[in-house]
Amino acid sequence: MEKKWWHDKTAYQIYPKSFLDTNGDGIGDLRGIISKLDYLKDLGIDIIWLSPIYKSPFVDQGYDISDYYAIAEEFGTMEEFDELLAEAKKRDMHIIMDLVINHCSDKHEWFQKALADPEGEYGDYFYFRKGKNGNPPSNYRSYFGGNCWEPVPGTDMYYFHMFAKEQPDLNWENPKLRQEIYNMVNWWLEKGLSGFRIDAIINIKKDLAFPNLEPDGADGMASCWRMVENAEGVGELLEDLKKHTFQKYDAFTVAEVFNMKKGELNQFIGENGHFSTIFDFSAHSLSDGEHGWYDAPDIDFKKWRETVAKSQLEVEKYGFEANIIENHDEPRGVSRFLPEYGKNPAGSKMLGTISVLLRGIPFIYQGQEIGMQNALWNNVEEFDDINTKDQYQLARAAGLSNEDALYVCGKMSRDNARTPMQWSGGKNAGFTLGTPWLKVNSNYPEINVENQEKDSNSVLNYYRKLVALRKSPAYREVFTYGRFVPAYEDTESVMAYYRVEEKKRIMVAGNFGKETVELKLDFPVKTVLLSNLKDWDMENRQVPKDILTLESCEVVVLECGSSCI
Ligand code: TEU
Ligand code: CA
Repeated sequence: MEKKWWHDKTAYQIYPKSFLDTNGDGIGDLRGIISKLDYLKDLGIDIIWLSPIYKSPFVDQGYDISDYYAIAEEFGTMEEFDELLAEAKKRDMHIIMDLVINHCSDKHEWFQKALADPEGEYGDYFYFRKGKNGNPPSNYRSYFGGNCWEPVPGTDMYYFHMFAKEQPDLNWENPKLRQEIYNMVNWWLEKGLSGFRIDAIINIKKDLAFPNLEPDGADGMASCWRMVENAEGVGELLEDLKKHTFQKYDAFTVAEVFNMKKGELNQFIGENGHFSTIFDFSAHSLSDGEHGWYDAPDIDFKKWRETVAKSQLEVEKYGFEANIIENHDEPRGVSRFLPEYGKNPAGSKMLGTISVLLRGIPFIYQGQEIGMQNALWNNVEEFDDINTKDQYQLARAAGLSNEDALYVCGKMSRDNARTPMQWSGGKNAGFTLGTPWLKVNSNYPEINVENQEKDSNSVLNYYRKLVALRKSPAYREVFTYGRFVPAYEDTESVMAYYRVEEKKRIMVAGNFGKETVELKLDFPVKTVLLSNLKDWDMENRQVPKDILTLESCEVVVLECGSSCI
């Protein structure tokens, strides 16, 4: 396998609106990010992904872009962005931006012109279609509720949007539109950006016949992703995009891909794939409800363990995936993947260890490194997220009481990840001196960076050790390129695996159960590299022999002797 510059990197996702506010308007900003570059460097971060910072009406928090060449005023100026790039570079860190090109904002100049003349040049930048007998062209339900077809007032036309109606889908069949996008991508890469996280990219290919589909809900509609699954030929569009942009700059690209077809992994992330990597959402999909959040199942430990292992084994045949426990669209990993007795510092460290040492590119989401958890939501007005509001209505329509609907939204809401970063025990967790745009999680007096800086046993200091271990000269190779081999799969509560390469065998094992377990060791242990509970006395060679005892929520990283490869 040809080595790439990004293979051994550790990434961090910043959600700028909630990271750090420096001017008191309650909204995080670029100045805030610049001021925390040293904090991120200290954590061991190489690549920073910024969720969208482009000009936007923020209907979907910046994923609705009205000007691809401008920085949102809320976040700062282009000069400040250039300063961020330069400061990151000084520290040998890479900045990647979110690339939202399946759709733009209805306030984008292109769409405004298209609306004024749907049959004209800009009309062809989008999908405008005539209705059928007074009905929308087809029965697709958008991701955020309602029909994907929005009527154009005063006409018999509709335009197509898979997300909110303020996010019209761009017509990738139009070469002119594609060229506009390529120019824009290259403009940012020329500035010194190292690459992109690419939003909802599989959605760019539509079934142009837009046929009605078998309804999958009481509303008589079908989820629009079913159309995406039926559409053929996204690969050609993605190759064209890569060839005209990323490839020329050796850019790092991490794509958000749902609904990939079977057998396509190699085309997406193989040696000559469309992208450097894609996110592994397989574990997250375990809590997809059939109809929505209201019928979303809880994560079952054994299914989770099996899913992670299966995905790791499949991916290593072709390339690398990006591993996450959470992002800005997901509830907090600690609240989601850990049992009640594990939603604490020990559990946070255990989950972090299992995730960060997998084969692939680790992406740490802001606040994960201090063990941030879901917030408590008291009423639906506390939510800001467009998706959560829709899911709340969906739950009520399905017969759930206000209390029950709040409970399911509280568990799954994207706002759980979007509450302000908890920097200190001071006012608003040190996020802002003004009024935060979204409420601060009430647990900030206990969970915050300031406290954890002072405590050598904190989750933060553990994450620093964890990332440092992954990147250390002695172990970088095995954690980057070593094979993934699942272990102890027949136990009730242990998630364990080896990372193996020619000269090294590392074992990572965490006990997700409530009771202490004993594992018979299959290989003699040379060193304990990391542990979240015990202070192994290496001087006296107090390494586990024959049997490894793991307490509840204990995780260890062991190196086996050279004789056990
Ligand atoms: O998400 C794409 C996507 O498919 C979402 O519907 C996702 O499944 C959902 O958020 C899970 O609750 C991307 C962005 O990550 C998201 O923030 C945007 O809202 C969306 O695209 C539209 O740009
Ligand atoms: Ca601000």
